[in-house]
Amino acid sequence: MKTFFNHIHAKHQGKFEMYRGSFVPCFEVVARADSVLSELQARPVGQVLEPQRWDDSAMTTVHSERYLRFLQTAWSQWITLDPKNVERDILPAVWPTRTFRSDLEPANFSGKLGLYSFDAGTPITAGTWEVAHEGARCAISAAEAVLQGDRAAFALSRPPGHHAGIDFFGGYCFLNNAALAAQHLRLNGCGRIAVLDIDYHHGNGTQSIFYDRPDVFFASIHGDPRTEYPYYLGHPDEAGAGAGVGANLNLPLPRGTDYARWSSALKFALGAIARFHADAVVVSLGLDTFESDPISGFKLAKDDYFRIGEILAKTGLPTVFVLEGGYAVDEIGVVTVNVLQGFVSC
Ligand code: SP5
Ligand code: ZN
Repeated sequence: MKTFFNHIHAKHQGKFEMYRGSFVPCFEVVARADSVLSELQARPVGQVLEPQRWDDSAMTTVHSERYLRFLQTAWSQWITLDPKNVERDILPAVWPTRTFRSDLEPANFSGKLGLYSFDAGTPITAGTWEVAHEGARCAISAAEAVLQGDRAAFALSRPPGHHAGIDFFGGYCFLNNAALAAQHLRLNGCGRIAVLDIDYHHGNGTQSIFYDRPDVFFASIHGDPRTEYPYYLGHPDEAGAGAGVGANLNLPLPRGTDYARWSSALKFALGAIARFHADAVVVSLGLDTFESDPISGFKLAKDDYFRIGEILAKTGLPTVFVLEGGYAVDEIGVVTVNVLQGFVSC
C-alpha cells in the first residue's frame, strides 16, 4: 500500500484554540503526522511518496469558489489589517447564525471569517492554505493510485478534513480530503463510492457535501452528537435528501463505547455499503476512538486496530485511507499503522 505524505505539513501549526472561555494549546499538532510517519518507517506497508500535482477539478466541485478564494487569501488579508498580525493566528469570533444572511460576503475580514467557519477552535496560520492544499493533493493522489489498480492507498496528511464543508472550515479542517478523494474517483470512472467515516467525531462536512447525492454513500460511526462535538449533525434520522435519500447512515454511540459494541456498528455499516454496491471505499481514518485520546470518549485498545484493518480488507473493495483526527500523539502512529498492517495482512 502506497502512502502519500504531506511533506510540508509542519508549515501549518495553530497556537491556541478556544475552550471554555480560555485559549488552550491546539490539539491538532505537527507531532501527530510525524508519529505516524516514523511508525510507518519502522513497520512499512509500502512506499512513502510525495503527492502528485493533480489538476484541481475535484477541488472546485467539492468547495465553492468564493470559499477557496477566501482561504487562499486569508493570511494576506490578515497582514494587511495590521502588520503586527504576523505574530498572531486568525480565529473567528462572530458567525451568521439563524436569521442572518449568508448569501452576501461581507467586505470586512472578520465578517468573511465568520461566514466561512463554524468554531473558534481552528486557527488559520501563514502556512494553512499551502499545507491544506498539499494535503488535498495527498488524498487525490491516493485515489489516483487506486484508479491505477492499487488495492489500497493511504493519504498521510494534516490538517484533517471531514468537518470542512462546501464553504466552511472548523474542527481543525479546511479542505475535505475524503470528499475530494471520493469526488476524484467519481470523476474518473468509479460509478458508486462509499465514504466510511470512523473518526470519533461525526463527519458533518462530508455528510453535507454528499447529502443529496445518490452516487456517494456516507456512513459514520461516532460519538453521539447529543453530547459530543460537533453537536449539530450526526443523528440517526439523517438519511439523505432528494435523490440522496437512503445514501446516508449515521451510527452514533455513547461515550465509553468499547470495541465489542463499536465493531458491531462497523459490521452494520459495511453491510449497508455492500448493499449499496459501492465500487470503492474512502475511509475517513480518525484514530481518536483510541482509549487514551485526550478529547474523545471511546475505549478502543491498541490491538483492536489490527482487527479493524482486517475487517475493512474483507470488503474486497479498492480502499483509500485518509487520515483524520487522533490526538494521543505518542500512540497515534502505532494505532494507525496497526489498521494498515491489519488491512495488508488479509
Ligand atoms: C478532525 C477532528 O477530530 N476534529 C475534532 C475537533 C474537536 N474540536 C473540539 C474539541 C474540544 C476540546 N475539548 C478539550 C477537552 C480537554 N479536556
Ligand atoms: Zn475527530
